[in-house]
This record gives sequence, structure tokens and C-alpha cells, in this order.
Amino acid sequence: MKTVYDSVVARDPNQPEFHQAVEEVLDSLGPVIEAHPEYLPVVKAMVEAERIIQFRVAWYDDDGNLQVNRGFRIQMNSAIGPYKGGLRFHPSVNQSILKFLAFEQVFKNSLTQLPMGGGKGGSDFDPKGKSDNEVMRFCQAFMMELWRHIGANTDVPAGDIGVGGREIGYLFGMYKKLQNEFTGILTGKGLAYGGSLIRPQATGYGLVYFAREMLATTGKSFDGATVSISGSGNVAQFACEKVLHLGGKPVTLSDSSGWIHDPAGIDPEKLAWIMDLKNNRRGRISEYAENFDGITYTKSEPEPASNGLWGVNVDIALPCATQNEINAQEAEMLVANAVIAVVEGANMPCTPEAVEVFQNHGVLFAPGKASNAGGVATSGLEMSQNSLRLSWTSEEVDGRLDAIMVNIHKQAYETAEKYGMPGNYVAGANIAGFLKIAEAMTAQGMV
Ligand code: NDP
Ligand code: 2IT
Repeated sequence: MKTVYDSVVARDPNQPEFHQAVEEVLDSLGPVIEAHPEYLPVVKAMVEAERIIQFRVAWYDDDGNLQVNRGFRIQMNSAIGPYKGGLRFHPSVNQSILKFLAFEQVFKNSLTQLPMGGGKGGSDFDPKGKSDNEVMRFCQAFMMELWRHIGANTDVPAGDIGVGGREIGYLFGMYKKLQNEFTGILTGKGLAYGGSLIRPQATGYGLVYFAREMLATTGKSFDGATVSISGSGNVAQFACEKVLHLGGKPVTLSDSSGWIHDPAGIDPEKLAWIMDLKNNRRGRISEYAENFDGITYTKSEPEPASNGLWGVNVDIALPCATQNEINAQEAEMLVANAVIAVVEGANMPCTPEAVEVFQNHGVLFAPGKASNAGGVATSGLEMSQNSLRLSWTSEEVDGRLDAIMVNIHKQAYETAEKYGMPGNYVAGANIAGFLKIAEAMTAQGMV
């Protein structure tokens, strides 16, 4: 394992986020390789992307100036199905970040038990502050290259940071025009053109369903629990909504400029106001403090340091913004306040040192690849509906999502027990996700 890790670092020394994601998985796989030495070659192959596409995205802004961005698609692993995973539009996007996300996606998608391989893509384009027309022109320019690399049976992208319903619509329209085919090549589509009910809610809802299952193992629940949530985008908003459904009290949210603390709790009416602020007006979370009484707003600099958000005394923490947003010191703050559970809504929001703090103090901790899998799982359900040319009801999709999250929890929990690490959801998720891929890759001759 050490040699695999060393070769990953030697090949791409400037990819710290990718190294971090690989190291966490390799640390978990020791007992599996001991039991199945025949799977060592699988590990060696899995850390190398099947294909990486990088391309120029040239577009004109509203002032008529040429803008040039970089576009990517990492096609990481197709052993169990077409590449599947989101697109991220954020100025920080580079190969390291997309490779870490694509690598995690492979395990996550395997855990859903749906036939989806893993991929991720995006651009260093920043949608913030751009007009709708600029976003549209960018999306069209991006798809002018991406379209030749994707397909309903090849690679099916979706949203992630900076890519929501608006962007998916523009991307889908351009694909359809180029390919002259109406097909399920993206998920997270609008309901009017092949989207699935509950897909917008799915990551946040699924996260809370997973957290509910974890809490139940120790006889606890969301009822009456205070909850800190970071981010205020797609995942954070619907995590907040589901926490409210289950009787919890969300007290924080954030964006890249700062965070708010509402000790009285973010109720459904305030959440509706936030959804309008973020999804329609595209405003900043600081406006929440100006609009409601009794709120503290704290600026976060430099991002993504949340500058105290994790110091708020809560029972449950749901980081839903971005990678590495909880470090060891912040984990210590949560532990000092006797946090019961930390459940990752974002991908890799806790540093390895933070995870160690939680595990050493008996805090229930779930890695994003298990707890945020509800989004991609519901994307899988959208793909099924597109293939069937049918639409299921919200109740049907939500019921399937809940069942999938219960099953992922069960797999992670039971696998950790089986391999002698009870309660270690990181090891459980990594091993359970790996075994299915390993079997498929071995059967297919490791091509
Ligand atoms: P959104 O773009 O809808 O929201 C992201 C939120 O996080 C915003 O509030 C944003 O603030 C904040 N944020 C983003 N980057 C930073 C940063 N560098 N520092 C501080 N705050 C930041 O994205 P999603 O809600 O879709 O995604 C959030 C996380 O969940 C990501 O890690 C994503 O990979 C993960 N995820 C998403 C899924 C999905 O279905 N959408 C599925 C599974 C995981 P601001 O607006 O100021 O940038
Ligand atoms: O990180 C993720 O799982 C996502 N951004 C969702 C991917 C998808 O294909 O729905």
C-alpha cells in the first residue's frame, strides 16, 4: 500500500487533495488486501484515472471581451457502469481537486448499489457576479467540447458547486442541439425536460436520513437536537429542511464570505427566505442578519475558514460547503461542546486530523462518500426514469432514496464490524465500496 501511495505522489507531486483522498482509502484497505491479496493490482489500477480530458473554453463576456477558462472531465472508473458524477464551476478548480472528487465518487457510486462508475468534471469559471447571459454563453462553450465525450451509456455528468438547475438547463440545451438527440446525458434536469422529482432535495435529505440511522444505533434522534450546518447552497438548504422535518433545530449557515448564527433556530419561513435569497436573488448570507432579529454574522477570512462556526455549541454538525472546512482545532471545539455526530454533506470537508479527533473521542463520524450519496443515487433514479421514459412520484423517489441511504448505512456499519473496526464508518464505507469494484475490475481483466 505504501508503494502505491508513494507512486501516486511521485507521479503527480502537486495534487495534495488527490493524495489526501487516496491516502484515506489506502489506510482502510489493509485488512481487505490481507484477506484478498489478489486485489492488490486493483488498488494499483484504481488510483490512475481511465481517462482525463482537459480543454479550452473560450467565450465572450457582456462587454465583448474574450474570456478563456479551462474545462475538465475526469473519467475515473467505469467498472460497474457509465462514468457518473458532477461538474464543479469554481475558481479553485484544478486537476487535483477534480481527481479527489472523481476518486471518492467511484466508491460512493458503488455504495449506492446502482450501476454507475465514477467521474467528475468542471471548470475554473466563477459563476458569481456573472449575468445569466454570460453563464449561458459559458455553458454553451463548455458543452461544445464536452458533448463528444459523454453519453447516456458513456458518461453522465450532473451538478456540484456552482452548477445547479440553471447551468444544467443551458448545458442540456447545447448538448441536444449538437447531438440532435433528446437523451439522459445529464442529471439534475428541470422537471419539464426529463428531470426527477426529489433530485434537488436528494443530497440534503439523504444526508439527514443517513445521520438518522447513525443516531439510532445509539438510541438518539434529531428530535430536539441543535444542528450546525455550513454552506447555504443546494446541499445545505435541503439538509436544513429535512432536519426541521425530523424535529431538529438548525442554528447556523454560511457562504464563502461568512456565517450566521441564529440561536432561535432557522424555521421553515426563514429557510424559504434563504432559498429565495440564494436561488433567485443570488445574494449573500450576510443579508439574513440584516433581515431577521437576534442573528450574529461573522465574516470568514480567508475562505474557507469558518472563523468560529464550529465553535457553536450543537449536538450534530453537518458540514455542507466544501473540502477541508473543519480542521483539527475546529474538531476539538466541537468535541469540547460534546457534539454527538459529525456527518459530511460536502465531499471531504473534514481534514484527516479532524477525523482522527472525532474517532478518538467516540463521536459518530460519517464520510461524505457514504452520507452524501443520496444525490448521486437519485441521479441514478433519474437515469432509470429517462431510460423507461417514465416519471415516478415524489413519494416513490423519496422512498427509494430513504431505502438506499438505510442500505448504505447498513453496509458501512456491518462491514466495519466484520473487519474488526466497529463504529468506523470511514473504513466500512471504503471497504464495502471497494469490494464491488474489485470484483468487477478483476472479472473484466483490469483493462
Ligand atoms: P452550491 O454551489 O449549491 O453551494 C456551495 C456552498 O458552499 C455555498 O454556500 C458556497 O458559498 C459555499 N462554498 C463553496 N466553496 C466554498 C469555499 N471555498 N469556502 C467557503 N464556502 C464555500 O454547491 P452544493 O451545495 O451542491 O455542494 C456543496 C458540497 O456538497 C460540495 O462539497 C459538493 O461536492 C458536495 N456534494 C454535492 C452534491 C449535489 O448533489 N449537489 C452531492 C454530493 C456532494 P458561496 O456561494 O459564497 O461560494
Ligand atoms: O458529489 C456528488 O456526488 C455530486 N455532486 C452528485 C453527482 C451526480 O452525478 O448526481
